Amino acid sequence: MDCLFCKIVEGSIPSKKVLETEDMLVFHDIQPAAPVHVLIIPKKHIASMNEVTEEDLPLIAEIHRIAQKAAQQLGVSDSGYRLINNCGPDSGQAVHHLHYHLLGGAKLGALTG
Ligand code: DGP
Repeated sequence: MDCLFCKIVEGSIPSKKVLETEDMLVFHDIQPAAPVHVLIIPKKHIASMNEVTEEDLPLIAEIHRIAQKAAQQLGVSDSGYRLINNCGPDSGQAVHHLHYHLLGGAKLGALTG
């Protein structure tokens, strides 16, 4: 499958890993939008939030736990952070493998829409 993030999971494209579990990977975003900007992805290929099924729900819950751990490890637990998922063209989703941006390390701007 021609998926950038599946290749990062396989290791055929390198990434700066922060955390890895059996089902999840956290790595630094190549174009950081904040001093701390990592991506949290399930290793399973799910194209977007629209494709999440009932059977994927444990993975979705785990994303929140791994976000907590990544925030701790990156030192932004107490200062605060934001978790964002882009889904579909209007959101600007560029990579079609479910991912959550964890941003922090500075006062973040207001959400815009
Ligand atoms: P989104 O717009 O939500 O689909 O965000 C995709 C993010 O993926 C974007 O912030 C840049 C990041 N990205 C794109 N290509 C690579 C890559 O090869 N390596 C890493 N680490 N991040 C990438």
